[in-house]
Amino acid sequence: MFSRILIANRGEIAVRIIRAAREMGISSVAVYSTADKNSAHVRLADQAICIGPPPSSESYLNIPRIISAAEVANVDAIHPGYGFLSENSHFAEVCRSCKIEFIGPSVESMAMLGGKVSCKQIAIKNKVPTSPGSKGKIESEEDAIKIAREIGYPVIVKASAGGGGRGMRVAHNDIALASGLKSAMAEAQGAFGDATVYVEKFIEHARHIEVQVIGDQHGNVLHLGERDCTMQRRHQKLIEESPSPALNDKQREEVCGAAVRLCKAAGYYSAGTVEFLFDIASKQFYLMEVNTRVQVEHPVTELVTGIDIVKTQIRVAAGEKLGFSQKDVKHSGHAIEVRINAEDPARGFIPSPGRIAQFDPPGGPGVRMDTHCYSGYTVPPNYDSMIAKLIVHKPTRDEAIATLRRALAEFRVEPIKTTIPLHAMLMNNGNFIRSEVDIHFVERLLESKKS
Ligand code: MV4
Repeated sequence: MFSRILIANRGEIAVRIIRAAREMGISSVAVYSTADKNSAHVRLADQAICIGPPPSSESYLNIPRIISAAEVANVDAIHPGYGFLSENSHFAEVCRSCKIEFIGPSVESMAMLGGKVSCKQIAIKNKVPTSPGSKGKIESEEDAIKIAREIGYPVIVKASAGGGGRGMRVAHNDIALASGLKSAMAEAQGAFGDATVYVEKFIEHARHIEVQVIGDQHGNVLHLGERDCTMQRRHQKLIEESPSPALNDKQREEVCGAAVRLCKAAGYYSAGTVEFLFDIASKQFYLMEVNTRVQVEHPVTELVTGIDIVKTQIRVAAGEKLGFSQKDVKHSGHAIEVRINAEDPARGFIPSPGRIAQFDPPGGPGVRMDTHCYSGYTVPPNYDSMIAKLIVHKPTRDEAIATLRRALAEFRVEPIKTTIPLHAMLMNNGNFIRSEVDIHFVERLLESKKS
């Protein structure tokens, strides 16, 4: 096992990883920008190294600075968390060449599944359901229009390197497709330095279902069930839960089996997530993408399975076998997570950084809080606005919702604005309670409240 690991991240996920390391008897090294010197991750780690000024490009995204810190601290491995360098296969390659273990999948798996075009090709070969469309990248406008006419409109143009909805355009006819293709390619080139796009049938009413996968370096790949992340706004997930209230056991087995097939085909190890659209009308699944990292919402799966995903990532990175099989993975109860952001929902979700004078987190039965915040902490304006994750676990979904209502009412964060009131409202929304929602539900709801 590793003696010392470096956490190349900040905020709640850095705290989460430091806690796992401590319980495993592994020494932790935090890195931080000058904006984060008072963050809990700096205090909780065994050692902390300042790596630069606030901009991510000069700190958490800066490979030479992170590798230098790892060399100075003499760590065995680096955990990248989520975001920042977590899905950068070049960073994983640099770690390998420096003889530092990257706590994540192999460089090869990241490359195979990270690009959406190659990921979809592997999926098709392995009978993982995908939305009908181009076989690979689009070569020309004529190519795109020919495919769109074959599959029928509406279609969606997607960037191979895309994420967060960038480089994506929906088209209902040839004219819109021609211009959507141009703008998607330009956006993808600007954002990712890669103009590769593909076209597929657009699914109009869908839920977001994703499967947690975990594998070791000995060829074992298992799933830990699904999460339902349908409650989102502008590609930012708001609420995640497991199990999905929309699936029956047969559908669950189908989607989880497909996720495992895809990851096995890519020689995958570590934690990963295979995202699907679930077409509400046809009840069909369609692959969206694979996230080759631990995700923000991993705690809901930890609570229903009792498996510590971060510790498992560290163990398999050190070469250990999983030590359990698919039939050993038991699911119990219902877990729901809400992401608390320092944003003002009443003002179009503008960021609301600043000093938190009072931070009183909820507790009690069935409540887990993952946060780096405390009374007196100042939320810096430089990074994403998530300040806490509130996760509940109860025997049933109704009980989990009741506990979330209670916990949200206890939660006091002052004086900055947060999304706590939005979540309190959603916990009383009939459509959410009955789970009669699709991926556009929150946006429609907020739009209807404006008038
Ligand atoms: C789609 C889709 C409908 N049909 N693909 C959005 C992010 C990117 N990863 C894929 N996305 C979508 N792909 C087909 N064939 C609708 C979306 C989509 C979406 C998906 C999940 C959660 C929220 C979303 C919001 C808008 C569009």
